[in-house]
Amino acid sequence: MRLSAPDRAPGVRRLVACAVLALGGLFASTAPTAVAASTPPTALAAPVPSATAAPDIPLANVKAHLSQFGSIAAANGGNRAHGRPGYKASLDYVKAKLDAAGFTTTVQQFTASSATGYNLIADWPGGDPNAVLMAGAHLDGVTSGPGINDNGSGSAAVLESALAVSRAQLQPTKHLRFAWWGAEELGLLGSKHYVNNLPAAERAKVSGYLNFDMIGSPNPGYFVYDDDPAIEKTFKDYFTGLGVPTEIETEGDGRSDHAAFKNVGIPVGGLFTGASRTKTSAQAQKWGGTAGQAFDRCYHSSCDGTANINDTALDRNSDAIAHAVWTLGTEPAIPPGDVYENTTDVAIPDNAAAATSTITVSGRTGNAPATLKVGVDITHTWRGDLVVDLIAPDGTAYRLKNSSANDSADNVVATYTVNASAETANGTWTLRVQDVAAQDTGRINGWKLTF
Ligand code: DTR
Ligand code: CA
Ligand code: ZN
Ligand code: ZN
Repeated sequence: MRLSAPDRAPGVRRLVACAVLALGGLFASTAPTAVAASTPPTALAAPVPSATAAPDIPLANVKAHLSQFGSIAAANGGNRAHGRPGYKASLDYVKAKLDAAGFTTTVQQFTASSATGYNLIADWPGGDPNAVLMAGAHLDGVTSGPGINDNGSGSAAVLESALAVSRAQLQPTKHLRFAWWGAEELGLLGSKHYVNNLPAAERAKVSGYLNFDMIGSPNPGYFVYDDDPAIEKTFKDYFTGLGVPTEIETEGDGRSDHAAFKNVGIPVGGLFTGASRTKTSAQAQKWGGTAGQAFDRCYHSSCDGTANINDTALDRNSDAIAHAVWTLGTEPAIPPGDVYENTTDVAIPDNAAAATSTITVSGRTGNAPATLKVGVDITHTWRGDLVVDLIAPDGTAYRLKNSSANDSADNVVATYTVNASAETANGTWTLRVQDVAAQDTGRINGWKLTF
């Protein structure tokens, strides 16, 4: 605030300013305060751990799990459906393998269609608890058959990828969590139960969910979910490396267990080899197989048994799962040094409502860092008039600068360090600048976030 020069009397200003300051203090945010630092933004020098290459997933191991699922179905009325003994027997088989491999397993019960359902969750100890990478598959089948492609294939491949993590004693940067869902065939009920019962703070830690439902179809296509770009790219890059063309899965929305995760804003992706839709001639040209025939003629049928699998497709997709787990699981939870900037000028009204400027962050995984750099460039005479806050995507305010009766210097060009580790990285961040004292005006020239 500036009185006209002849009227300026430090005491008066200080008194009035103090009053303004006091008022300002009454309304000041009580949110966590930033640690002000005037150092220029510097790219974080933290070394980026190189992504270790995933091991080959032995097809024979995956098929051995399928053989077990087939035997379980045969011993339990011919199916592995929700509410039937074959489902729980399938879960017990998978759980035993994971317990023996050092995973921390949890069986989550729920009720669906008056029957008890079960999800199996397996956590690999270690990794950043604030950046959880999940991979999952539904373990149940339909009542009409053993459900080997749908979805023993996804369940077996995810299991073998988890066992490969154990064999490698992988120490990923992210925390790895694997899941086998119940009652998917009744309407994605197991995964919905899991997500609906996951506290918001825990959901925010899930950096991505990878879904695998039908990945060994006998007349296979190679479809990649067109959801999170980073996940989609990870899968596409793998198949490009194999020289196998892919198509985006356009009908996947809402069709499998990734839906519950996507609905709460968690990045998702996955792979699919097709169900009852018919392979076109063009697709047969690029992938082989039979045009005019369904990708899986035994979809939801009694013939969906251990012979209803294309080994090449199952092998490629199993290896793609391992590639994604290793790649996404060992990359930095937040790649250091990424800068997001808004350089649009915004006028700051004198002694009035706050001026705001936004930056939308996307494509990142997990939470923002504990050392989020906020670079601010404001032109304003008598900067003591200004209160500056960073507002996180969920609305949490972080005070960067308080108003000050004694700070008659001009302009705010500074970098603040904010502990934003409780905030999800993706979303719209806002710089809020309020002039709380009459006279003196200015503008936001621009600002930036450095992760
Ligand atoms: N609903 C799945 C099969 C299925 C159909 N379309 C897609 C797309 C993406 C994943 C799975 C599916 C089931 O019957 O389990
Ligand atoms: Ca393999
Ligand atoms: Zn199905
Ligand atoms: Zn399925």
